[in-house]
Amino acid sequence: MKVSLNQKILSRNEEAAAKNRQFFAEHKVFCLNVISSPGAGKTALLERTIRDLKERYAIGVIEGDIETDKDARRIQAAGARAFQIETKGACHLSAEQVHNALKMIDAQTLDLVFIENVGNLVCPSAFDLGESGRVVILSVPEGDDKPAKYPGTFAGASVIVLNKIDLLPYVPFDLSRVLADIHTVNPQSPVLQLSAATGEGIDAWYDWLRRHLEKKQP
Ligand SMILES: Nc1nc2c(ncn2[C@@H]2O[C@H](COP(=O)(O)OP(=O)(O)O)[C@@H](O)[C@H]2O)c(=O)[nH]1
Ligand SMILES: [Mg+2]
Repeated sequence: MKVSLNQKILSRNEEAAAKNRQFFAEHKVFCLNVISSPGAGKTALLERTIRDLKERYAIGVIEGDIETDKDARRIQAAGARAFQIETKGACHLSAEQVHNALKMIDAQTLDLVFIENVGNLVCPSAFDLGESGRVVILSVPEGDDKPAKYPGTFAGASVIVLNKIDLLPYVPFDLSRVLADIHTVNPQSPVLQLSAATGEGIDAWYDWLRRHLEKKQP
């Protein structure tokens, strides 16, 4: 039987993802894969989360971008360990890259690891990184049609963050349509409306994190 190159890449990724999953279980680390378009506020949400929760939890971040270590520097400035992966063109992180990065941040000593995936609403959702759960972020200025256009990504989310709600008065955005479209593809996961910039609604995110950190699963 002919095995396509895509299938081979995916099955190699599955092997590395299984190793990561075992690592997280063994060391009792809760790991979240954070997925969104570029600019939805992944790093902003992580910066605020680290500033507010770093006294309570040991947090580390694996950063994925095509180029630069700008986001890893932002995370370090917020007070957490960070390691930057520059994919040099790839539109998603692979489980193998994450496996190597876990060593670089001494992840076995952490409670919570965030993986900020490459900004993209398509490719990252096809690659299991061995994470405990997925956070998908949609921000208000991206438009209210995104959950309907990218259903697979929203379907795979353990929690959906609707960020930049401080901009709701200024841009056209049909909130009820977004909530209905998300509900169609993913009726079980909560949708948290917040602003990483102002902090409005952030407590529901921290409650979600605390509950899942306690049981270490989504
Ligand atoms: N108004 C507003 N701007 C935000 C919010 N969150 C992030 N931003 C801004 O959106 C831009 C992209 O944020 P960033 O965290 O870099 O997004 P990322 O590419 O998903 O990591 C930055 O200029 C942030 O300051 C928010 O809740 N409200
Ligand atoms: Mg970022």
